[in-house]
Amino acid sequence: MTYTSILTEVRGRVGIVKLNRPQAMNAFNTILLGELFDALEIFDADENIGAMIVTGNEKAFAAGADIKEMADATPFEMIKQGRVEKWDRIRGIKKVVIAAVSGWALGGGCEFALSCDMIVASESAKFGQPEITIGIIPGAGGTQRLARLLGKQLAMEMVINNRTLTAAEALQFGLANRVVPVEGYLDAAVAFAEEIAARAPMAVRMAKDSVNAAFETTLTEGLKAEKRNFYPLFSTEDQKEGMKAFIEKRKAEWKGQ
Ligand code: DAK
Repeated sequence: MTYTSILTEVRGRVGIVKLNRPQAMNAFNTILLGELFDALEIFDADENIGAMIVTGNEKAFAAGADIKEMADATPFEMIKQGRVEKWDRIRGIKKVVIAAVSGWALGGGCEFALSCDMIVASESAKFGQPEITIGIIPGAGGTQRLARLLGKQLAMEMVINNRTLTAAEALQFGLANRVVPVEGYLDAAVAFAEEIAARAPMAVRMAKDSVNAAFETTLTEGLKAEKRNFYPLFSTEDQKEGMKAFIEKRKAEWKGQ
């Protein structure tokens, strides 16, 4: 597959997508957005890949949707082009996606990072929703995901008053999983992803689906969703292997079956 606005790389069982429009702070234009999701879906379907990383460069993860492309858009065009559906493709990815964020994660860039399963932030990462400064509001889930993650007050401040979070604040408030030095931030994310990619694949998939269910429904329905994911795991070879390995005091060898 040939891309113009992203680079892809495989390290071990980790698939890496690097956003590559540095001249525009990796702003998501239509091409970049399409390529990003195409690449993630290809990795998702690849049995040799156990987890994925999306990253940018040291200065910018992504500065949001491409304002220059969007400036003259009409609601009709946006609906016709299915822009909402395009952003939503991240929700169809079954494997774990980690955002490795350095520098700016603004607007749609912040929203995309929030849509990933976990965030590794470099010490220079900055998260914000500046849409209000250009006369709009977040349109790729920012109001909802920030409110669920950070609570109402801080979400309001970010969305209404353009409050930016530093990496340290993102860690403190539970938005980032870990903060690492800028030098080697991608290597740190890869090491994290490798840990996940080395686990029993179906259990990881069910775990992701179950945690996500918590954001969609009531506790009772969420517990049912968890059970629906829990019991089928007992039909996998990996469950038998995992428990046998524990009893035999050895490392499990996953088959992904
Ligand atoms: N779009 C287009 N170009 C951008 C850009 C963006 N979001 N961000 C930066 N650039 C471009 C700049 O215009 C500049 O280009 P040239 O002038 O050199 O041609 C180049 O990148 C370098 O930027 P700066 O010169 O500004 O660099 P600085 O280091 O001074 O500042 C910055 C970096 C990231 C703080 C600054 O560039 C900035 O504030 N950027 C805009 C951030 C922003 O407002 N983001 C929100 C965009 S709105 C939707 C779902 C979601 C969305 C839309 C629709 N649907 C479901 C339909 C999302 C909307 C958004 O994200």
